[in-house]
Amino acid sequence: MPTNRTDLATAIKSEAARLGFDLCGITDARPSDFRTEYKQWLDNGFHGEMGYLARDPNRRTDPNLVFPSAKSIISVAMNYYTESDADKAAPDEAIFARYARNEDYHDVMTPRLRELLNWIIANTDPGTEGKVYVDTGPLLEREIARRAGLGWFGKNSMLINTKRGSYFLLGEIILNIELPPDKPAIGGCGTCTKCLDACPTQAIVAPYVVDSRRCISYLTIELKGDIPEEFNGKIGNRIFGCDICQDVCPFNERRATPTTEPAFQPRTATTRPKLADLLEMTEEEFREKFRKSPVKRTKLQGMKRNVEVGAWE
Ligand code: B12
Ligand code: SF4
Ligand code: SF4
Repeated sequence: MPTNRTDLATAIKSEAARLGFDLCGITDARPSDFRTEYKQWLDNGFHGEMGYLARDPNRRTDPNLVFPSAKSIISVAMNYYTESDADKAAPDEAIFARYARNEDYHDVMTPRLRELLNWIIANTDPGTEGKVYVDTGPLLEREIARRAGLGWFGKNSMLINTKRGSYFLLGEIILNIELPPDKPAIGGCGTCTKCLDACPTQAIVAPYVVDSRRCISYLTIELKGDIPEEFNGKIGNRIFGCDICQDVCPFNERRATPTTEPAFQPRTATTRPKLADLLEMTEEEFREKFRKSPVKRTKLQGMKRNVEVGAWE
């Protein structure tokens, strides 16, 4: 058992690396430094129909309201970048966002974070408790990761690591014990505006601010009803999520390295399927091809809606 908190923090980071996390950092559990920006974003209605984001904004910006004995937060990131034929889709073939090309990252990361929490409990004094989150918890995950030193906010609003780019997914453990915090990451976009210029729907309405209602990721995954007509012809063959503002980012072009994680290697179903074939797909085929995949979220009907809007000339 590590004898002091500095050694414990070092041991936690080694354990996180052993479990397959590419980055790991620690921050304290004080409220977010970006409470005002988050509330402004909600006031502007940029969350669209994602009502859960507006339900209790104070809770979402203060980890102590989520876990009252919170003292520290461990932030982890897992690289999901791959290079494959799935990137080479022709206009009549579908492109799935990189994170959705194989297994659902919630299912990949959550058990490993639970294992990390169990390791911490086994290696600290009795009474240590924690909570594990991947994406769906009431936390501003990018802000926590920024404070824990994993990266900084890009103008596309992604958390970017200077050495690794932005193709990684985030998760956290909130703990009731104090740990030495890391320093926030230093970095920035400088004068670059490539992502703002490349976004086909002008969803990045100002540097660091995405209006979900215009984002292809929201329109193809989160939106339940019809996609507004103004986006006809702008979504193209991106039928589940969108990576354009990351693909054009110099920090990914130069630094992203492919992951060896088997769960993130593209499966056949997400590698250049013909749009016309997706329109013909039956419920049974959909269930079989997208088992354990994030694509299940749209259901077959939603995927067909996306293909139809994408194919609009
Ligand atoms: C809602 C949501 C969405 C929405 C809204 C996205 C958005 N930009 O807000 C939609 C559906 C559009 C979306 C899309 C995507 N998402 Co999403 N999403 C979330 C979720 C659940 C909440 C995000 C949120 O609170 N947004 C509100 C804004 C205001 O907060 P924020 O994004 O954290 O932005 C911070 C900064 O921008 C800063 N800020 C705000 N204003 C200003 C102004 C200035 C001047 C400055 C300096 C900073 C600043 O403060 C904010 C507070 O932390 C998180 C998980 C989580 N619980 O945090 C995942 C998450 C952000 N998504 C993720 C991913 C991977 C994606 C997609 C790439 C998926 C895809 N390929 O289609 C796209 C990327 C689109 C984009 N450019 O953001 C990852 C991001 C990982 C990373 N490296 O950053 C997360 C963290 C999930 C995870 N666990 O890994 N997403
Ligand atoms: S994910 Fe696509 S649609 Fe959304 S902000 Fe980035 S480029 Fe624009
Ligand atoms: S494309 Fe340029 S402006 Fe956009 S996030 Fe990357 S470095 Fe920043």
